[in-house]
Amino acid sequence: MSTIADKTVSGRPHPGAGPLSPDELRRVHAYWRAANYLSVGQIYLYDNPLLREPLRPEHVKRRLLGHWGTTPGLNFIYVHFNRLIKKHDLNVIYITGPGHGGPGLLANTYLEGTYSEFYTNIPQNAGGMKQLFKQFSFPGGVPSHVAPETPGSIHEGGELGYAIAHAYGAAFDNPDLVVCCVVGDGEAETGPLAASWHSNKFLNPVRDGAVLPVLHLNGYKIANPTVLGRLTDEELTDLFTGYGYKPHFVEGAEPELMHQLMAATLDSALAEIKAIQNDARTSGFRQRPTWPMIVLRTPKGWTGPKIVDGLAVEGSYRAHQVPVAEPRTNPEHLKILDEWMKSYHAEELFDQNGKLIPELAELAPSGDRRMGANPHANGGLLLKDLVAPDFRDYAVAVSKPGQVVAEATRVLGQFLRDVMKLNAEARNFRVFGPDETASNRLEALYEATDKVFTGQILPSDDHLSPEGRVMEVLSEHLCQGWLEGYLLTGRHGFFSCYEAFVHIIDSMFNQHAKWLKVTRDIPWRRPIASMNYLLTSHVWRQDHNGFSHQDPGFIDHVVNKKADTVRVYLPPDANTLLSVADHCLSSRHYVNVIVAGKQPALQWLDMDSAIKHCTAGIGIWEWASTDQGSEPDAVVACAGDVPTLETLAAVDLLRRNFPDAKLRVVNVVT
Ligand SMILES: Cc1ncc(C[n+]2csc(CCOP(=O)(O)OP(=O)(O)O)c2C)c(N)n1
Ligand SMILES: [Mg+2]
Repeated sequence: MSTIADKTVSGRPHPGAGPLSPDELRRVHAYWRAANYLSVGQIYLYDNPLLREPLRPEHVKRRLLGHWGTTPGLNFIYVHFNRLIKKHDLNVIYITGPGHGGPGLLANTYLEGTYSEFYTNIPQNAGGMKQLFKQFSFPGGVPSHVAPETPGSIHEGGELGYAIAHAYGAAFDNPDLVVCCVVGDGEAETGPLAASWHSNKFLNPVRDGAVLPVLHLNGYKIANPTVLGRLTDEELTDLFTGYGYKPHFVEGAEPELMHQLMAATLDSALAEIKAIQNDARTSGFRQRPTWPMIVLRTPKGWTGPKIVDGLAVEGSYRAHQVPVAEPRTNPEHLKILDEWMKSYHAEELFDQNGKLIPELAELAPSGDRRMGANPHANGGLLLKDLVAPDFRDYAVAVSKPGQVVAEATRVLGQFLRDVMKLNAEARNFRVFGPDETASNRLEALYEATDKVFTGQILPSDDHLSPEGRVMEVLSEHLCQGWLEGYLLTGRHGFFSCYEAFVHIIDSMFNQHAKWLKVTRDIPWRRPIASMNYLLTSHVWRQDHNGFSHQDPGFIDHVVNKKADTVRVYLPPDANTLLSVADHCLSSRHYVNVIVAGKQPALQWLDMDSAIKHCTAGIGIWEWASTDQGSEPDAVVACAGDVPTLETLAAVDLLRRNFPDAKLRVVNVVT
């Protein structure tokens, strides 16, 4: 196995031989030092931000929190993407898989100026820097992870595993966008991340943007080596080639060599992306291309303390969080922190007022090209209303309750088909599902579009094409992650899933709902389209499946959240389902869960009654009641299609056996 040390000494270009001129190299390196300095400052300093006074224990925060280990790598990638964006006027967003490296993203958005624009209390001067440091992971301050508060982010950094799915979700239907997607090598061990490399089988270079994954191979997680970190380059090459990527290795620890290597590699990777796109956009889609990806093998905690208390820190799992734990009480630790911070030479990077010097500031892109300011990362800014047909046109004719039979989701499929048609040109609506769109009886959609697939397609395949807008992959994680990325960048979508198996993404739902809750109170974040779930094949009707396919518990999980973020709808029949679906598709910033069966079932309400009932959310069904407005003997309440049927059957029995009983039937939709 090759090590980082081998790579730096053997066969690497001389620092003078790369694409960066000596002056560019000096400045890129200085910018990286500035980002690293600001990152360490956030983790440690309460005061004395520019170290203009000798560092004393009281300058250090009492409680030290944050993750250093991943941060220098994130900063390295950021500064090199800045260079690429400027050189080619690119439209790039940055997804931070190891989102625990919050200090790095805060540092970079501060250096490029976006942070101070969003948060005017943190200006680019010594006072602002002091605030930036103090607020980090501090009561009343900002989270330690990349979070909704972080400019330029669409990716909550807490729960690992969704970086690539989010990145592809953002890239779909965004032909000019390049998504830089950093993946932690520990994160890459998660199931969702492992599956999501295959997202490239669903990306069409004619109409979609590009994702450039950067596997951040720093070798370690919290307490262990990573699985991928202990693979040889040959094994990694085989693995990623098999996934359909061309890996480019950037490996080493010597900064000057690494800057040249990273710059050269990003230039090549971008050229490959452009070649793929140009070819597909001039000649049409022919076959799934091999997309570039980068394997960045660097020491964990790069440029940090090498040894603390006699133990190696840089290049080990010990660099993961706070590498020097007791600077307030241990003079040796204070000395290590002081030397570490001074190694970045802040006095060469920031002027008298504490502002980044102009020759470095100009390395960042400007305006919306800054990754912290890219509007795609604040999707509500770009969101256009979905065009919907009049859902009443799809009504099932119901002259009397309980006479007509219809399949509610099949009726909904016709409505969704026309939503798809009406928004085909805008390219801002997709339907997602784990191989179940037809099984869930939404197959009318295939009259308007296909299922997308950019792998090999055989004549015997059903409605499969590189142009499709239905996204089917047997991974609820991917469906959810793609849709989140799609919504967060300002588009619309609909996710249908078997009720029992939607539990697979319980935790992803949680994270997304938390994102919605927090962003609602961030003034510069604009509302996005709601996350709409249709749960069907529900617990009640599992004729050919059985117990394995039964679990209505997703609703329990969802209603743990407050009604300002989540809504649950239980339409009892097809017309109510149409009304609910129309409402959900035009709603903003909610998670909407619709539960509706796909089996042939009796219909209860004509369209006018359905609209009235759904608008109220709850209602007395007088036609089924016998109390005629008087005090009832019993109230029989129901919600959901099958419980409604069962309830009405019970009421029928009661009416026959107790003709004088005063019964009131109440139905709840939401
Ligand atoms: C799904 C999930 N499981 C566990 C954790 C706890 N955790 C936080 S960081 C981390 C290690 C991450 O390692 P890696 O992805 O290699 O990141 P890096 O080395 O860049 O810090 C773990 C296990 C988590 N955040 N998310
Ligand atoms: Mg790691």
